[in-house]
Amino acid sequence: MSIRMAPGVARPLLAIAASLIVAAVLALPAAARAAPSVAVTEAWAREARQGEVSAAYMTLTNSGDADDVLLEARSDVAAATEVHQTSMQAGVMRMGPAGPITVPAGGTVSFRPGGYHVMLIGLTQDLPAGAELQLTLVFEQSGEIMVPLTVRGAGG
Ligand SMILES: [Cu+2]
Repeated sequence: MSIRMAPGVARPLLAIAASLIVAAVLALPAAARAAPSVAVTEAWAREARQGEVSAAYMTLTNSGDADDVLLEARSDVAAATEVHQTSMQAGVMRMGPAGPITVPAGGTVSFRPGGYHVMLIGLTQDLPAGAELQLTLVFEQSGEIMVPLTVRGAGG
């Protein structure tokens, strides 16, 4: 009797053990929470003099599997640093604060002349062509990302 029962008992135990292993494997992706992964490339700022305004441009790429949101930009070369958007309104180019900008999972947001830019208002120093400076971008999920910028002259 006991010899015949053993396989009957063993089989459910094996099945339970196997399902526990499957459950553990399935739980792994859930344990590694979806997260954004934001990289900043092609970052540059426009040449300008102390007291003037400049603008910084860059490309934000999110290779992660969750959206992230750019909340603000900071720099120590200007009295105020604001994320702006340029748009055409009734045939006139206008710009103003852009508000939070979503960088979608797997997506790219370009900051370029005529669109999004980081406005450096009231420069506290000259920004000559070739100079290097640093900007901090603050994201909802990724936190602060330090961005090295190169200053470009009017000729590009
Ligand atoms: Cu602006």
